[in-house]
This record gives sequence, C-alpha cells and structure tokens, in this order.
Amino acid sequence: MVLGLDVSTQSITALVMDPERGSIVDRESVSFGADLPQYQAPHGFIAGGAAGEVHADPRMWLDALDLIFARLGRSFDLSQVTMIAGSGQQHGSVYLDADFEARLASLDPAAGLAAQIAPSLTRRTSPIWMDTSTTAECREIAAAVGGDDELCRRSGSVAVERFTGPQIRRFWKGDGAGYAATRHMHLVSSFIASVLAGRSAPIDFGDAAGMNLLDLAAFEWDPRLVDATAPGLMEKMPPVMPTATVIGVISPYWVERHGCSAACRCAMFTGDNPASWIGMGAGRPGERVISLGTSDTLFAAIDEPRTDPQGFGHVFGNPAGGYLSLLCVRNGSLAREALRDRHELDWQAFDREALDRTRDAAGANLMLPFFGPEITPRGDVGGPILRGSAAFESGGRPDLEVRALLEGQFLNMRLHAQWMGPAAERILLTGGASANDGIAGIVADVFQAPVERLETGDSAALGAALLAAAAAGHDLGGLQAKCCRRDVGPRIEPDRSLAPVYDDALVRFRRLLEETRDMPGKTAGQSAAG
Ligand code: XUL
Repeated sequence: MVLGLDVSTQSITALVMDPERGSIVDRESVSFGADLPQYQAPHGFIAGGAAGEVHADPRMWLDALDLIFARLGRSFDLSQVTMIAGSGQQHGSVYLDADFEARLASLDPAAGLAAQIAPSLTRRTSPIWMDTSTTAECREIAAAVGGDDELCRRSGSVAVERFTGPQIRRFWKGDGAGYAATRHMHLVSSFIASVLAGRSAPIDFGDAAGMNLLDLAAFEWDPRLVDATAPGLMEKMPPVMPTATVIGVISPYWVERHGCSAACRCAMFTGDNPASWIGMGAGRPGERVISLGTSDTLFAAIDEPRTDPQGFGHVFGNPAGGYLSLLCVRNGSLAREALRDRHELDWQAFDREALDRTRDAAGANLMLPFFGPEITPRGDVGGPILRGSAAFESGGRPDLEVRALLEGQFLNMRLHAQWMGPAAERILLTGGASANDGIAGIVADVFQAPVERLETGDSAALGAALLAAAAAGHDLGGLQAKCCRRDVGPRIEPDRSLAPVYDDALVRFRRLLEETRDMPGKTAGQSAAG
C-alpha cells in the first residue's frame, strides 16, 4: 500500500492506494478550521493580516499531520504502507534554525509534533500563496536581475507577490535577526516531507519553480536570482531534486506513535498543482487540463522550458518529466456568477437554454469577461466590455451575453496559452462548471479540440498517491489510466465548421483587449500582482 497526502490551504487529505489493483482503500481528511479551532483560522490562514499579508501557523499543519495519522490508524493498519509521497499548497514558506534536523531526529513519540518542532521556527508564521504584501520586493528582485523579462526567462515567471523569493526578501528586510538565524528554508511540501523523513528534505522541481529562485532550464538554484533575493540565501536552500525521489525511511516517531512500519519509505513532496496534474491523469504535451473553479486554470505539459513572453503564465517542473505550464484567470466562476446574478438567471438558463438559442450568434459578439481585477491579462480593464450587435450591447439580451461571456473566457485562455506551443489536441475539463454540456461544448468549439470531463475530487491527493506508487516502482502512466476517472459526461467533439469563426473572433478579441488596455486609467500598469 502507498499513502498520498495533500496539505492544502484549508485541509489535509490522505488517500491510501493499493497500486496492484489501482484502487483507493482508505481516505481521511482533517479540516484546519473545523478540527483545529484553537488556531482561529477557519479557512486555514490567519485572518486580518496587514498590508496584504496572509500567513498560516505551521504548528497547525503539524497538529493536523498528527491528527490525520491518528485517524488513518483507526480505520487502517498503517504498518502496511510502504511508501509515502505528498503535495502542499504552493509558494508557502517555513523558516527553520540550525537545530531543526537534531529536533527531527530525536522526536519523543509521547509528545506531539507541534510543541517539539516549534522552537526551531525562526519565523513564527508562514506567508502563503494568498499573500500580496511583496510588491516592493518583486520590483527590487526584478531590477537586480535586469528586469521582469530576464527573471521570467530564467525562472519561468516574472516576480510574483506570492512566490517564495519575494517573501524571503521581505523577511530579511523586516527581521534581519530572524533571517540570520534561519538555516533551512522550506516550502510547505518539503517541510512536511522533512517531518516524515526525520531530516531536512530536498525541494522538488515542481514546487521549486514557484519560488522565483530556480533556473528552469538547468533545474538548479540560479545563483543570480538567489543573490538578488537576500544575502547568504544559497546556504539556507535545501538541494533541489526530481519529484518523487525517495529520501529515506520514515522516522521512528511515526513508527512508535502511529504504528507505521520501520521500513516505510518517504518520497519527496511536490506542489499541489503539479500533483493535481498527475491526479487528473494528464501527462503528455498536446493535452490541456482546464479547471473551472473560483478562478479558472489551464495547465499544459511542455517539453522544453518555454516561458510566457507577456509574463502572465508560470512554468513549473512536471512530475512526469519536462515542464508544466500554468495559466490562472481570476475571473472564472466569479464572472459567471456575476453575470448570472446580474440577470437573475439560473444555471439551467445560463447553460443549455442560452447557448442553444444563440448557436447562430457563435463568435459574433465579443465580451471582455472581467468583472473584477484580473491576472491574465494583469490589471483592471474596468469591464465587462461589450462589442457587437445593438441588441447585445444594449444589455437587453442576457442569452447573448451568456454566450459572449463564455466565449470571451475561453478566447482569453486560448489567446494567453498560445506561447505554450502547438494547439491543444485534447482538453481534459474539470471543476464545478465542467459538468454543463453547454459550457463544455463552447470549450470544444473555441479551442477546436475534443473535450473529456474528469472526476477530480482529491486530484492533488490522488496525484500524491500515484507519485508514491511511482516512487515504489509502479508504472505511473499505467496507474493513471486505471485510477483517473473520465466518465463524468460524454466526450464532446468540436463543431469543425466553427474553426474559422473562432479564429476570426480570436483576432477581434485580441484587438479589443489591446484597445481597452491602452485606454488611460483602464490598466493597472506594470504591477507584478499575480
Ligand atoms: C498556484 C497557487 C495556488 C496554490 C494553492 O500558483 O498559488 O494554486 O498552489 O493551491
């Protein structure tokens, strides 16, 4: 049996997998808010941070880790687990002193993790991916390496507030003594792997790429980026290694306290997005995963370290080898819900009725579908902006607006994913809105690629379990084919007659976007907010 753990923003999920059968035999989760109310973090982070700060308490993650093993141990004989791998919310950082490894090596199984490890924390709380406090540090780092283009070329992303390098710099500037006392700089993923393995763990290529510190082409820390971030940082960085490398056997704490086998091995953890990519059964270039959530994301495998010339997308290491590009559009469900509410529609009207009734208007009207600030493209276009027939622009035809909104969302994605390489051959669609056949049909038509729907509850934890199985010697692709479900709805073929319609709409969409972004007061300038 293998165990996959996902330490996400709001919870930890554990899946035990039987890799011979390709089946999940046990599942547990711990919700930080509901199960650990003493941390007063109902959504997994400390509310009310000043100046864009969003932090979480690493002791909460440690308590949750003890709790999830205790829960698993009640329903499952943990001594059967031979390999553990995992994933963590990306970008979050944990700062530890020189005693960290000695503490890990001598944990008392009669006492919990949090109290024993906390004395090694040199920064009491951990900035997480929702933190936007580091705009100044982003600018400083970019300037020191010759600008955002150069930073993006080297690391796969422009300087981004939530990325770890700018967060480390802010710590160095604000608490020099705490920074000086830091000996081990960890991500959430590598921190949890360290605690399981009983020694400071390496950081994997998948998660390391979310730090603005990794040389993406060489998969090594980039000395120029590291030096531009904070003095003496290189000595504090763990080594960087391929995802799912085995780092050793589990530490005695887990054997004595939770009944794990002394022979159980631990593989390195990765970020939740790279793990989700694996858990959704994706892998090959040519496939795109589109996840429709609060924000919409598009992932694609790429085999060389190409980067987004406009700086909106990110590139991470792909646990299956090569690279993984990611585009995040903030106005996903946020925008769909805003339009639904504005016209008092329900999802039925939104999906089938409006789209069926307006088939003849495919690609005819344009909407820049931004109801609030956006990150792809970056800025506030002050939208939504409508261009098209009088009936459409007047706001009297909600059905036309629904079509234009969805077309606009996927034209925007198609436009901003062009740098990722050849057009999509197949799209794997997931997330709440993906169950709607009408929405899935628009995705197929706009991208001119067949769409398959995916079951994705627990995709990161499933990816983690699959990576544990791979670390134990199982074939990753074979297991993905067995475990990753694709039967949520019928496969949807694109209407090939619409190819020229959407090619033309894409050109007009780009032009409208450029015009709008050139208008004074409409863009947020060159902020690196990501
Ligand atoms: C990705 C990102 C989030 C976190 C939390 O860049 O910031 O998706 O990984 O899930």
